[in-house]
Amino acid sequence: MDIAKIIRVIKGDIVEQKVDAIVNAANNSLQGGGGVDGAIHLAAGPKLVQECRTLGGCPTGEARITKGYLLPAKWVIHTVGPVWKGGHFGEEELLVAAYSNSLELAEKCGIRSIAFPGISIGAYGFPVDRASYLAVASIIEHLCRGSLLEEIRLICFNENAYHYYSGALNKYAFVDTND
Ligand code: AR6
Repeated sequence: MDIAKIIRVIKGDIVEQKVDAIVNAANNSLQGGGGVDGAIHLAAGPKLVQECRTLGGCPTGEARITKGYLLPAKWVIHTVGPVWKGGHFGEEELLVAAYSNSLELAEKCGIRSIAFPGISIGAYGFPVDRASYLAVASIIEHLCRGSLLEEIRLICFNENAYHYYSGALNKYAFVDTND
């Protein structure tokens, strides 16, 4: 397995991604919000929030799945990253859980391609240098446990995010598990 071929860092808009599933950086209510959450709900149309209302929310670090409705992606995986409170409240573990629970749910649903935003690096204030490293590390850990995913995109909405996520991936580019 060549990790560098599966994970791609892309500058762009997550709602335009033609993948099986896009991941939403949601909040505990799953009722929509600003940032990437607002963009996904706007592009998917009002049926998305209707389905979300049936889910009863989502604890931080967990993930839930809905249809993608008007999006090019068939599915939306909603996860909730941690709010950054200085780093002593389990924020790192919760961010890793958000990525790994999203990936496990994707595997269970037969998803082969998935796109993530920079979970928690916007309104939730997680420092992007650390968040980008944890995102890449948790994805690689998941792949090493055995995966049917063929493509994992990390979608960066601006140059600064792209700089950090591509830098984090490059640090791992030498990794080749040879299986
Ligand atoms: N495509 C890709 N990335 C985007 C897009 C887009 N269309 N729009 C924004 N981003 P945020 P969080 C980037 O705040 O920190 C919401 O209100 C953005 O530039 O969306 O996890 C939820 O309801 C940033 O780099 O998510 C929650 O209340 C990254 O996505 C709360 O915000 C994440 O920023 C979640 O905060």
